[in-house]
Amino acid sequence: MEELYFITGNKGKFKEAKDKLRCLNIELIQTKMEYPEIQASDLKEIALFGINFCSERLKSPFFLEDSGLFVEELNSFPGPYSRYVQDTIGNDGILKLLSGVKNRSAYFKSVVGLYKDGPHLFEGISRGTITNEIRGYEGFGYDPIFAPEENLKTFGEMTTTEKNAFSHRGKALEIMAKYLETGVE
Ligand code: ITT
Repeated sequence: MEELYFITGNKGKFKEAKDKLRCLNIELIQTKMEYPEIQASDLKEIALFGINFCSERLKSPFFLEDSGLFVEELNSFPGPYSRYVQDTIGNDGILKLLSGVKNRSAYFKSVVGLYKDGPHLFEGISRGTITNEIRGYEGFGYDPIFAPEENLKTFGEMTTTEKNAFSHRGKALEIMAKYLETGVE
C-alpha cells in the first residue's frame, strides 16, 4: 500500500479526503507541518508556494489543499481570506452582510497541490447559494450556510460521502486520484 501525506491542520478536510480516497490503495496520513500561506488572490499561487516550501522538508509524496468561499454579491469576498473571516465574523457575520440581499450566488473553490516527482495542481468548484439561515451540524466552516446547486440541502446537512459527491474538494481530489492511477494529467 502506498503512503500519501496530507498536510493540513483542518480535521474536516482530512475526514473528507480519507473518505474520498478510500477506494484507492493509498494510506492517507495527516501531518500538520506549518507552511507559509502567502497573501495572493489566486488559490493556485498559494498552493504552489506551499508545496514547493514543503517539498524541501518532506521527501515522501504529499498534498495540501487551499480552498475558499467566493460570494458574488460581495465581489468574491472572502475568497483567499475565508479562514480568517470564518474565525472572526463567522457564518452569522456572512448572513448579516447578505441580509436583505437577493443575489445569494456563491461558489467554493479547492486547489489541491500534490507533490510527487514535482508539483501538480488540481482544481474543483462547487456552485450554489448562501442560505438565509444556518442549517445543519455536519461538516465545518461555511457548510451550514452553503447549498450546492444540485441539492436542496446545505453541506451542513449532508454526510461526508454525500458532500464529497458535490463539493469542490471532492471534485479536485477525484482529478488527483485519476492522475495517481493513470499518471496522465
Ligand atoms: P489548512 O491547514 O489545510 O490550511 P485551513 O482551514 O487553514 O486548513 P484554508 O487555508 O484552505 O484551510 O482555509 C479555507 C477556509 O475556507 C477554511 O478554514 C473554511 O473556513 C473555509 N472552507 C474551505 N472549504 C470548506 C468547506 O468544504 N466547507 C466549509 N468551509 C470551507
